[in-house]
Amino acid sequence: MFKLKRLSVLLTNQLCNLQVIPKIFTNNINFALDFACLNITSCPLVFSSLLRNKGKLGDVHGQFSDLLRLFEYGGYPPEANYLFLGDYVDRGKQSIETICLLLAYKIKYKENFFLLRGNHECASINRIYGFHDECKRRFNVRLWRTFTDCFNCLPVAALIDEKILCMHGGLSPHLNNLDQIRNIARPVDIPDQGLLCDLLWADPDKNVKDWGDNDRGLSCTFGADTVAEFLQKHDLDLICRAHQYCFINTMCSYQRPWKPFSWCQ
Ligand SMILES: [Mn+2]
Repeated sequence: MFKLKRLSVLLTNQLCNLQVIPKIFTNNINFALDFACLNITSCPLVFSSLLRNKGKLGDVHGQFSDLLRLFEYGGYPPEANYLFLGDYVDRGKQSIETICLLLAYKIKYKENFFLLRGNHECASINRIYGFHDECKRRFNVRLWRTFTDCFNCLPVAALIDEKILCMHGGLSPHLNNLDQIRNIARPVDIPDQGLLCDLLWADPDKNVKDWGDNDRGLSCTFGADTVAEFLQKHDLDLICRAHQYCFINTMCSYQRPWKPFSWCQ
């Protein structure tokens, strides 16, 4: 309890001094991550209207200065509410700063700040694409293992206002009922096939009808008809996902016969 209070005070005092956050986290790493895991495990699907119109962001990939720029632009928590759609680590140079700040905000503002898991929040991927090496170079491999335990607790989907389903990758042919997502037991590693794999890895493909193969060599692709059918069946308005680069913040818009919807990346 003492440690919890101390960490909370430290975070409260230091959130204005963002460069100190990774130091606080790494000095209290086991405790901080235990607490973060508790916070993030408790909500498999997030029901929140706080996020309906803004603040859904994806693929920061260790670009800490870009993350700060995003907060400059949209408002630092708790001034604005955010849902991050995964891929916090790898590729960029400052994965540790990025994930520590996001977890710190999750601890501090747990009702207004949400983190979903991306396919890079997985040991077999971030061991290769940069996060493991950054932890090893700047701290130690034990830190990377501790983060792995934390990532295994992250929720994989969010439902906003019961109308917008958000995930990092996409739909799955195994997904018939949203309870299947709620019932995914955590902590869990990401398997190389099945529902959890698809939620984090699948991609839309406008040339595909129904389901198709994925060039990534894993998971599948899904067509516009699959999205329309899924939305109608579950009475949803929108699938919101990340997992790819685009110039503007949304792409691919389709029309349901009775109601317009867009499909954002
Ligand atoms: Mn991704």
